[in-house]
Amino acid sequence: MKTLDQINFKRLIIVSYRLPFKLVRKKDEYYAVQNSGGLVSAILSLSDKMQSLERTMPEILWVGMGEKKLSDENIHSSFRLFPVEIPRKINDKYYGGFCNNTIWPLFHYFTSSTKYDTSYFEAYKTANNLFFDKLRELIEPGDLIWIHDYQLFFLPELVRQSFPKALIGFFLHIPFPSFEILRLLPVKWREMILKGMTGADLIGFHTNDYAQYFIRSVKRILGYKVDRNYINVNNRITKADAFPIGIDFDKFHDACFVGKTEQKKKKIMDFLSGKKLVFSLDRLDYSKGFIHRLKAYERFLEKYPEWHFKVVFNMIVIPSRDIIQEYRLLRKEIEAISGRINGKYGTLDWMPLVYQYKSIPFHEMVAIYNLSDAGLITPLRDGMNLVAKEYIASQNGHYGMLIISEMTGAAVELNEAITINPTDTEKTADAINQALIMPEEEKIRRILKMQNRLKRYDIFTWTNDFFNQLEDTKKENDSLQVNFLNESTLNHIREKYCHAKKRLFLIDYDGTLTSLVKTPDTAIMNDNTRTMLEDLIADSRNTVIIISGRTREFMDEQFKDLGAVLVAEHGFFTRYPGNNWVNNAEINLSWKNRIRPLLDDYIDRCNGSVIEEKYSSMAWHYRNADEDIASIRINELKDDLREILVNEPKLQVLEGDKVLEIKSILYDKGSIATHIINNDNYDFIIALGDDSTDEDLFKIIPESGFTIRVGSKPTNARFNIKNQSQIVKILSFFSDCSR
Ligand code: GDG
Repeated sequence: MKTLDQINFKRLIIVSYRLPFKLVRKKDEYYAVQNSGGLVSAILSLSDKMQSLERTMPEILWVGMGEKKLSDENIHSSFRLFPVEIPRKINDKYYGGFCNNTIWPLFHYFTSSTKYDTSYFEAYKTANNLFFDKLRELIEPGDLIWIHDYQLFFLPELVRQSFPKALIGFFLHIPFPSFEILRLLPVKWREMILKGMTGADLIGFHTNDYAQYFIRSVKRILGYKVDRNYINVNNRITKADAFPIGIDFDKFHDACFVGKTEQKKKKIMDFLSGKKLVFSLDRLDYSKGFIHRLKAYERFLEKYPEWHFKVVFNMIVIPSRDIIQEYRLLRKEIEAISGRINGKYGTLDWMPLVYQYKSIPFHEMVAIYNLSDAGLITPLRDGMNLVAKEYIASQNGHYGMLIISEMTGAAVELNEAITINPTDTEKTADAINQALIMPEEEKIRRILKMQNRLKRYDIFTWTNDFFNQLEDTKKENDSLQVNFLNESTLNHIREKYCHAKKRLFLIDYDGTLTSLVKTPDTAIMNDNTRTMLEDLIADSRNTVIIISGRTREFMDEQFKDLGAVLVAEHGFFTRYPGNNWVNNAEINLSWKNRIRPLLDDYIDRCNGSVIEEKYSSMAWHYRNADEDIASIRINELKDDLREILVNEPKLQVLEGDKVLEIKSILYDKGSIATHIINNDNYDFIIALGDDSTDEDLFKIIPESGFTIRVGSKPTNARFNIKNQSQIVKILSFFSDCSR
């Protein structure tokens, strides 16, 4: 993996809701104070580390909400701050409203706490635009723009619209919910969230589950095509993947024995005088599972009386969002249950619960981590949970055991911890006992395994991994760049056409002369296209060949009186005007009887799919089947066919748009076109097509000819056009000249 200084970008622009510093006024002086949070400490540690390694760190610009004054301050040597000012009234509805009363509860599966308020949504849009206004002033070519979290869902797309070539990464710090949860949002909201995110080149989540939920929603809600983790967003590739955020492992591990921590540890040990310590530390939030946790601890005290007088649970709650009513009520409830527990079990010489509602300094936090015999991390839902990782990293000299909720992203990596479901009071109570009685060797064995993992994928590897993959996605996108036909090339082609004496048109039908439709029977050419073709055919210098995978019957019906040469079944049959259909190859068709029962099975196993039996081939269409089921069945069918085809070397499987076709290798669109081209002296040849079967055709067109593929897929054709409707325009160019 490349290190940060080896990755190809000039400046790093980080965008997050909050700036990493805020101004605090003391008397008449302002002081800059660092905001807490994983991202801030990650970036600070990263720049410190790069400096200590004497590596050049790219310039960092940080855009976030904050007072205007912050931009004047020289707060940190590694980066400059660019505050976005959001009027108070808007911020209340944006941050307090849409962010914390709509997205946060919904994405943490608290559906009944979710508020659906149009004015919140409008404020969210306004605020994202304010962020963009600031960003727009800053962006320069070569910048890497890294946008963070659920407050800025619309921003990647806003940047993309104005800066199509920008390198944009997006990272979501909270869970991404399953489709069924996301669809609770009004259609427009959920579409805008997904579209906003897909403006980025790379979209990072803490776990693979979140990434998959996102991809599924993108498929179902936006209808975008997806190949593994790659999403096709209007001719651009966006990747969605898991990047479980790491911590600065050494910072925690090494802090266990520094002076300030030692002093705190001593105080705590004096207070404990031999009792075991259980801790938890989280922001005040209903997602963190305080009530279930307290009930489990209460049950533990009831079920395991042998621990009375021998254990203390230090529950630290960091003040957060307490302007929101729901948070105030939660605090009240926590305090009521805490009081009940101490009231029931406490005595003058033992309080089983020490509850704190305040922030604590770093060294005190590490002291608690280091000394705790059990960490009780039991959120009902948590994107990752850094406290769990910090606790593991702070096991140094003294070893405890982590109890972790399976509803956290962290549980995915911390397999050696004791996993619980936070709603299971009984099992959580048992887990506390299990952690406290776990033999030392077992704790050490489990902790070292987890430490190893956290050391390897720490916060530095996390950022590097993200930037590396971002760069790779960008390369992939560059390689996919196709050559779109422009006006001047089109004029050049027309010029050639006008001067040519013998011209050949090879035109595919579905997707080229008509747009693709759900039911192939209704794919009928419109009158406009028909008129264009008639004009072309009327010119005696032109030969127009319609070359399709369709059956003879279909072609006859569509093109009855047109006077074009017809090629059916991918080149197997040809019919010249006024003549009968002729075969272009001699093939044995007995294989169809062997394949038919297999395809019949797949019709049963994939609702909505159909078999199309042609004279020379068989096709399995799944355009109307459920996307998810079809994507599984198509792979199974390909596997089954591969086995059969071992004994049928003359057969091939063609993959078209939502169709799999089995045919002989003895003919294709290319071989029949070669035959036609070689039989005459054309001085102008053009081939138009839209899918993979047309690639055979594009390949054989001489260099002096022209080839055009509809859509943005990489192709053997010289040019792409964005959509089918442009075909009419191209044909009209030629028919004008004929007139
Ligand atoms: C969101 C997601 C995801 C907290 N109190 C004090 C303090 N902290 C530090 C901790 C830890 C961080 O704050 C809290 O991080 P969490 O991960 O536990 O939770 P959220 O704030 O909800 O963060 C979460 C995270 O983003 C990162 O992507 O893991 O799932 O919800 O680093 O150490 N630090 C000090 N004193 C405190 O009182 N010094």
